[in-house]
Amino acid sequence: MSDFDQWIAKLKNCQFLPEQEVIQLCTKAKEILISESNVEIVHTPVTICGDIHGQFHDLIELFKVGGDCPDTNYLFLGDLVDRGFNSVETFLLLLAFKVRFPDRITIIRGNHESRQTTQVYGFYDECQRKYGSANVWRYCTDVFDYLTISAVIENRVFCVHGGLSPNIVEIDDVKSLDRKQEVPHEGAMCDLLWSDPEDINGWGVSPRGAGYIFGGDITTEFNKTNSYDFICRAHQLVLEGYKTMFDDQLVTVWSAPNYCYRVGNQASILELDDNLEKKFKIFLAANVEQRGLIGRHPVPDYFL
Ligand SMILES: [Mn+2]
Repeated sequence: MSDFDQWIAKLKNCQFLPEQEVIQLCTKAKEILISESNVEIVHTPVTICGDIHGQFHDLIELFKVGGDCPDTNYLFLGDLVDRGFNSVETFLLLLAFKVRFPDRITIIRGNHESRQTTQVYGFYDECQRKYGSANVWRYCTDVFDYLTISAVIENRVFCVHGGLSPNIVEIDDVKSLDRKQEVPHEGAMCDLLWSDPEDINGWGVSPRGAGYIFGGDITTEFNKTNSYDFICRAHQLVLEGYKTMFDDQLVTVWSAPNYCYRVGNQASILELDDNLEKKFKIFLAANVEQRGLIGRHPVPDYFL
């Protein structure tokens, strides 16, 4: 068994890797990610996954429903970390898959894949708790800077974590960004990771304090300009697991069931076949007893 296969086996068991192995994994991951485009080319068939937020045991449910990596090609839309109890194992497992099967899995950066956000919503604290220092958090957040910020499937589906930006008209406007940095507070890169669709006309101020809200007219124009069928994004909780908007020109995929272990929502993944036909697969949270949460983990402040 190669190092990578051993790491995958360990991580699948929800055991986190020693710091030395995290360094090796992150170094290898950066070598692979640095050569990816800001608009990664992805082919069908592919299964698209929305926010995971450190809900490791629910990620294992996701693989039961969607198939194992590398048997299934995966595209993750970001927000892998924060809020859940197992951001470390979740991120490292997906990163280990990326290193072992680089052509079988694409990971797009979400707004939580940032130094600033992870210091507030749990990933930083989890690294401190599990490793006794911030070193692993530092290695992982360095990898975040290399993650791609969008993907296009068969030239017809634009995939991004958040949404559109008034600074992006043509897809070349994404390609020309310098993505290898901490997520900025404003500008095109920030908007791609933070924006949300809304039933308005034009652009609006986002209640999140970053990115914009954008309407069906903006979405139609973007898809028409770039000859896309639809936009696929995550970033917003959907109780049913997915939501289509603007006459199917945009879809939101949400993959964290029972979000924060208490919302009670469904989750979904979206399978696109070779004809780009959509098939949503719904799944629910892993059994709590099985997960062994009860009595084992202190509830972090941000849950309260
Ligand atoms: Mn998000």
